[in-house]
Amino acid sequence: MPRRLIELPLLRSLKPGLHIYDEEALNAEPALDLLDEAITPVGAFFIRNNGELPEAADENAWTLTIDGEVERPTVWTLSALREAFETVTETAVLECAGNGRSQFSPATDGLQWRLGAVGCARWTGVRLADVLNHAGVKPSAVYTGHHAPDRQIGKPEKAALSRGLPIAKAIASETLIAFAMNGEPLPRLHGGPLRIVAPGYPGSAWQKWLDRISLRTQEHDGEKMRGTDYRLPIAPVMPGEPLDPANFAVITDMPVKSLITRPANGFMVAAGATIEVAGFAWSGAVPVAAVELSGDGGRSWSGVALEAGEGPFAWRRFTGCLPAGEPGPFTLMARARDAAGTCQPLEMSWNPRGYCNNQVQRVRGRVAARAD
Ligand SMILES: Nc1nc2c(c(=O)[nH]1)N[C@H]1C(S)=C(S)[C@@H](COP(=O)(O)O)O[C@H]1N2
Ligand SMILES: [Mo]
Repeated sequence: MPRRLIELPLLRSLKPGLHIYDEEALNAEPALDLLDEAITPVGAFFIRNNGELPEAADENAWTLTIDGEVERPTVWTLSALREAFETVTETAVLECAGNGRSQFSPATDGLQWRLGAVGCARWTGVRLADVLNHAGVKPSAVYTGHHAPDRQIGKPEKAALSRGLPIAKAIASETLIAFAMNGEPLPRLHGGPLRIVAPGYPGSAWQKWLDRISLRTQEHDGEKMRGTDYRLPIAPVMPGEPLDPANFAVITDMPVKSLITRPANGFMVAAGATIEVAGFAWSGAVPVAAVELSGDGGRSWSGVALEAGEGPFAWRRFTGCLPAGEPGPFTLMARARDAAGTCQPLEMSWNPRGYCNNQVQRVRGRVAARAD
């Protein structure tokens, strides 16, 4: 039997506090209080795999092939790649397009993520643009196709996931081939030795265990890149309606969103006290402009302090407070707005695969009666 990349007891010790959904593919997300840091530690970072983890491999033997619509197809070793190109670090949010899927009603197929399939890390690597320019991108190239050795569970002949990027995003300066995360060699669980970092794009675009990039003359059509996979309807679809793949477009830039990391669900405060609220806000292409809080079901909103992010694709810390008021149940809400004026919705619009849920989060607690 080939050696599996990681066994469950080791995962539990590497990532304590993560809720594990799927032991075969290893899919896991943290409780939200573990996300209360500007840079998410590797130990708290969610993991998402569409198939079997690849076998453990020798980094020195790892190669990355660049082929397809290029003038000079190339095969890189890790060390050659690192020597040939400038090393850059980008702080960026990585969020699964299915994060928050469990909130859709009616329920959709797919992993029933709560709200923790997101994190913000420092990614270090080389610019994908530099590697592609070195190979010479032909004018016929419109899309990249990314490949990795992981296979579907029980179907060793089928890739688990092979996605790509529109050429404009592939050559954008923020897009990397990363080999480090938070200053450490990229952990195998997060795609080491090499993965794509596509800031602002859904996690599915961040190919792990990258071993080949093939430039295409059309939108890439690898595994999980067809039909309704990682696509949103262009015109709204009602639950139960037949689906026309022509009505679906690939998810690119993620919508504006926020996450309350403090207090947690089930919080208790005294009547008349002040509730201190903290969390993060982020978005895909359009910068975050403001975050507001509500303690009255969204009737009134008050602004909060918003810190600068570590870079344009990092999440931004917000802190604010709300008066607790009278004893009883209390629901906190935060909503972020981007520079184009787009706000998180109070209720997300339903889509058949349950993607891109950026609905305003509710954190529920209780205001206790005063002791006197
Ligand atoms: N090779 C490969 N890359 C992959 C996947 C996969 O299944 N196989 N899953 C993608 C999805 S859907 C997400 S959300 C991110 C998750 O990255 P993480 O496990 O490092 O958090 O990896 C992406 N890259
Ligand atoms: Mo994902």
